[in-house]
Amino acid sequence: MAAGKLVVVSNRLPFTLRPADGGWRTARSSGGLATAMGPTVARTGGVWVGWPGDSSPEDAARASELGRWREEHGYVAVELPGEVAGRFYEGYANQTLWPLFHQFPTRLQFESTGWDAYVEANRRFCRAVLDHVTPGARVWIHDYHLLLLPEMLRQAAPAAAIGFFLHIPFPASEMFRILPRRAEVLRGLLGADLLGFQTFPDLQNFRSSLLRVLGQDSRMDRVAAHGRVTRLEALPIGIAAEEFTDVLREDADAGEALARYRERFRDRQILLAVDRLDYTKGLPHRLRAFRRLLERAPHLHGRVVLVQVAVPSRENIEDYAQLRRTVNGLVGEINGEFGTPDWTPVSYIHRGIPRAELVALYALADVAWVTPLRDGMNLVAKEYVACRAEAPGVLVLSEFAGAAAEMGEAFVVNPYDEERTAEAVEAALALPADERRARMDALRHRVQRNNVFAWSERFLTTLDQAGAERALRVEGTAELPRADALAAFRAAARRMLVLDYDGTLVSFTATPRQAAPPADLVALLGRLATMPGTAMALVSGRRRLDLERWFSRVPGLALAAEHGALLKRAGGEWQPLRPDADGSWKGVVLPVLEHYADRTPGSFIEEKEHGLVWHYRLSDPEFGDWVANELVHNLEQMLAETERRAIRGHKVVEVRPAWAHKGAVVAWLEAGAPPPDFRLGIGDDRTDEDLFEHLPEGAWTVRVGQGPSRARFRLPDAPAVRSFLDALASSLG
Ligand code: ADQ
Repeated sequence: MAAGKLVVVSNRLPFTLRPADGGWRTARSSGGLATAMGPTVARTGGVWVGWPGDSSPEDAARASELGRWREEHGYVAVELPGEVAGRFYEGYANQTLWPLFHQFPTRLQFESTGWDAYVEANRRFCRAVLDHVTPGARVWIHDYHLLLLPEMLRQAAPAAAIGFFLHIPFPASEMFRILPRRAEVLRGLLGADLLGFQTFPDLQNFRSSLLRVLGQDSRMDRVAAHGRVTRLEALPIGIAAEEFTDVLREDADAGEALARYRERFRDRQILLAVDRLDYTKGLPHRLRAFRRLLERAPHLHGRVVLVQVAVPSRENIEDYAQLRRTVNGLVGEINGEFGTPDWTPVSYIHRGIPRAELVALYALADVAWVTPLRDGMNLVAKEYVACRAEAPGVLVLSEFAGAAAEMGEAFVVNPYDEERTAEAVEAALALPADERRARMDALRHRVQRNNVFAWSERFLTTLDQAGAERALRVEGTAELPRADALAAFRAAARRMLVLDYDGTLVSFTATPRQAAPPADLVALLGRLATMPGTAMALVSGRRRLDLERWFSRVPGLALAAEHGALLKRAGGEWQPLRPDADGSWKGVVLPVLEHYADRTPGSFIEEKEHGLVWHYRLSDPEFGDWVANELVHNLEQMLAETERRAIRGHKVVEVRPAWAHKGAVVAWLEAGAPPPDFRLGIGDDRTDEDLFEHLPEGAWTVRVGQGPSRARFRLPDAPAVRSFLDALASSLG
């Protein structure tokens, strides 16, 4: 791992500040993240930025305690005023994002003041982090509280390596779209160089939301947007297994607890459930399934106990208070209905328990009953497995926990199906020892191998790569040096300008017809094209009719339609590049495109003199991309031996002759005149690469937006191109 300074950012720090006896006390929150990040933060002289868990006004004792955190551990406290902290944490984070991302839309509450507090809290985190972003630093942001932070940081520190990991699931796009500030949230994330998700389906859901909400294409492993690339990765979090096994082996309290529980549950099998008391964890479903188990398996009466440990969580939120009442009610009902003077079926512990007690229960339980309704990963499943080297138990695991993707040897159940869950638990209790061992050994080896250290190392290695790629991209195709380009333009005696239109001079619109040029653009082109010693052409994939209607009156401007298949000098007539071109192929290709257009609502076919184009900008984006892949595949086979090519552009598939390309325009424009000493070519997509290729070395080739390119320089978008052209037009006057 490279040794750049690490700045970890999460809502909470590994320490919490607690008022005590008129002063302050520090409580340690253990957990895999602190274990995984702690040593790396220390080794790299890094820091951990987070909220200390308290919003009291500053006093000397408080400041001194926080100062000590910083000095001794590198933990930097972000101050959030009580007002902001409540509406940010209990409000937007936990009553909007949490239910929505876990796919509980009916629990979602959205208040604009909550959103404002969320933005404000992210800003405060941003300011705190910026104090620590030195050259070469790597920032690693954690979880749903800080979704806007990557972009905020990117704006303030463009060169920083920024990574983000989402610990909770990313919802299906149909669900995500419900979020009133969905676009802001996605743009916030895209400021990162690397976005990590717990599972592959989470990553796919994110990509699908990008497409549906922002219209943003992506690849499986990356997305290129707004002049930047963000790497995407599915990286399931692990645990520090030794944190549990060492306690089990060496801690006297654990030994004592183990003996105590062994005695207490003598002759009984133990089913163990450990959760935060959260509606995503499925406690009522589990309790009802347990009741079903007792109903269907009377032989288990008196012989099995469900130990349910539930840590109180977010108790100020009404949904959680309600859940607490429901769980209390169910526990009471089951114990009342089935219990006897010497058997209590559900042993319910409503508090956090010390690690020593927890590992004793893990070591003793015959079955771990881990059935969240939805969970990013679920570490309890992995902790249980880590503690089962001696006496293998059985893991019953929800298919809706991220952990299910890597824990196939568990009994995987649908927690909503209470009947079958009860069946699975009954089967788990009766599983023969050799099968228990075979399953548990496989699980345990995986948990040990894919541990939290491997996880953080892989994240940081990928982040380093992503940062290095960004640096390379900037070197490979540099931002256009406007001042140098202007100077070269001014110094030249003869100039040649070749410009693409859609995506270069104007941004994309829903239909090709809506992209008419605004009057000031037409005027700008006229000013440029009539400068002394200047030859200028507009080169487009469009039909000549469009170019004729929009640009024929621009003085001095040559036009090339259909990628150069049709040409017109300023004030002249249209002429074909190949007068003998044969158009009969269209009769064969058109029915194929029609077949696909029929299947794809919102798509349509445009017929040109030398080409056919299938447009799907208005179609369902995912379906459209999928059909386009299939179409190109079919066309490539069909056209293999011909001089036609099927080419994908921005939401189009185009079939045209291989000789009709934008590079051909360069020779045509230069023919019959002395060679220019300033050449400029600007374009935004694959068809413009032909232009860049045919311009001689030393020409000013400019690619608009991201993506691999032959061009020497880049500009971010159409407004930047127009601003640059405006500067050129004004430079001689
Ligand atoms: P959580 O929702 O908090 O985490 P989980 O992964 O189960 O869920 O972790 C809970 C942790 O708390 C475990 O380490 C467990 O040992 C501990 N714990 C639970 N009950 C306890 C009790 N009564 N006493 C003491 N300790 C207890 C979020 C996501 C998860 C994701 C993690 C990590 O919601 O899906 O797995 O982050 O990425």
